[in-house]
Amino acid sequence: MKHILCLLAALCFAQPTLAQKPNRLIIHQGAATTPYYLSNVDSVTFDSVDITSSVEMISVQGGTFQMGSNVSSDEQPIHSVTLSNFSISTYEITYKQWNEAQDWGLSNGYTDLPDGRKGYTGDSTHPVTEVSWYDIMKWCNALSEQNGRTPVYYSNSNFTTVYKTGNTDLQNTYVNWSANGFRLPTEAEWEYAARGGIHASDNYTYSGSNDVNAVAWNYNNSGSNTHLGGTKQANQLGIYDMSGNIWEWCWDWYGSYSSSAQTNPQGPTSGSHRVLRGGSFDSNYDACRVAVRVNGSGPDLRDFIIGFRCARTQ
Ligand SMILES: [Ca+2]
Ligand SMILES: [Ca+2]
Repeated sequence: MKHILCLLAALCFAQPTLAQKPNRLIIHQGAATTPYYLSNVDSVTFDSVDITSSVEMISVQGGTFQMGSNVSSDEQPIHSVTLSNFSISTYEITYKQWNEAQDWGLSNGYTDLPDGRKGYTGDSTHPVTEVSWYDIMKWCNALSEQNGRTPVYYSNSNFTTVYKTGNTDLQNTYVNWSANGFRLPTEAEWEYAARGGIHASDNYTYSGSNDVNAVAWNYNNSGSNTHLGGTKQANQLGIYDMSGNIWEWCWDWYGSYSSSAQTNPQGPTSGSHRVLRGGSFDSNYDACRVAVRVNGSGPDLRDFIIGFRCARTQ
């Protein structure tokens, strides 16, 4: 009876704020055994992790998947890609998260880091927008250093100078891909995660579903605004909003696909536009497909429909 009362108390009296979304129930029991019989449960609480502040990462088990589609010419040819394990953030990076590491960076040798924009209409719990690809490179390094991790991006291929200032077209060789710090996902990592990783053979049109409105804030359901992350259905890996809400920057220069099988591709060695993925609150259904690629953005673009999510090498 004591256990049941604890459960009821947790369910009835926990009133998390919007920013402290109760996205999980945590079951506490003395013996670390499963399944969780109610007689063994000590207490049940809501997870009150502030998803808009701490950057929550999900482990993505590597594997081989078919990248691309036959819908649009730049999504062809469909080709086989094999990826190692990596992590990716559960949600798009919020304005609040951006400013915590941005403020830290500005006090620790970083320059040219803007505040960004609070989604579209001024809510700091919404994904940050109006941050350029260059801004994000520096911000990822700042977040890494702030958390005692090794930065990923450097101003040269010797990895002697951490990238902290100005606009530099970083080369694939300027990236310490084995470092444990934060970075952007590659385009292939983005699509693999969006397709549900080892569940990619589900072949959903959108990330986690064939029903776009179940998983994606888009032009037809968003009320022309960004939304709090995690308020649509997650995909098979528990990742939210890879379709819709805001477009997401990827590492790669935009380029054509080749038909050959690839392992951990890093994209072209040069280009003029960095890849954007996933569609936004301002997009039609088609743009929210997991295979859609956009080449319309130079790396200096700051736009209110564009943000990002982080990745990490494992
Ligand atoms: Ca700030
Ligand atoms: Ca998105």
